[in-house]
Amino acid sequence: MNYRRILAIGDIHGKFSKLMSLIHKVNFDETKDFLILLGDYIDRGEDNIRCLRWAMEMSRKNNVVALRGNHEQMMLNYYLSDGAEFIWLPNGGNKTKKELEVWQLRSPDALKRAFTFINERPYYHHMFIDDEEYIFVHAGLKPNVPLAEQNEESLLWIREKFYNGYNGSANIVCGHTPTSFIEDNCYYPILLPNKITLMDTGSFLPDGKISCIDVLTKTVWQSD
Ligand SMILES: [Mn+2]
Repeated sequence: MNYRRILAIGDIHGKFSKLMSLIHKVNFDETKDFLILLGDYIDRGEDNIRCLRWAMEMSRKNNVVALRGNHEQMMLNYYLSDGAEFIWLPNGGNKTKKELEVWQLRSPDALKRAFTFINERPYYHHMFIDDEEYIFVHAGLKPNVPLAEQNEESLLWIREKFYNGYNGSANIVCGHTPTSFIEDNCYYPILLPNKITLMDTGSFLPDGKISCIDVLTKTVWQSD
């Protein structure tokens, strides 16, 4: 199929009103566009569960892929380990956990639905558009390792080693590191010279935004 646009949305982190302002501008059409959500729906914002549930709803539409982020993985690990893997809590999980408990009170299958959703999230989405190869992934890839041999640690957590060391032929579109951590005061996607597009524009930061790119035209939309 020829898609009108191939869209990718970076880290959301519980910022629902920013998310809605972005979605309004993008005007996604599941009959014409393809959309990849790059993960990190929860933690650090004030509407974490609303953002998670929005991603759950979107993932059921045609032509939408919602990837796994390290924050979803941390949440899953916390519950699977009965709280032993508590690194999630100081990383924004405290707030999300409280919201999750409220949702669970109202809807007894809430936790189960959230776990199932996270468990089913793919680590990456690989596609060819004409002759161009694209890999969408939350964090990145370990350089010089085939896609099929990448491990969870790299796919969800890698940063500098990937940005500095990647030299593959595929275009990589990823989130994970706010662009303002790479370039002072930058809240716009960064296109690195080695075919990497960084889409985490610091949603949870005071001046941060949620961003969407059409990889075919490099058009960018941002939240208010
Ligand atoms: Mn993130």
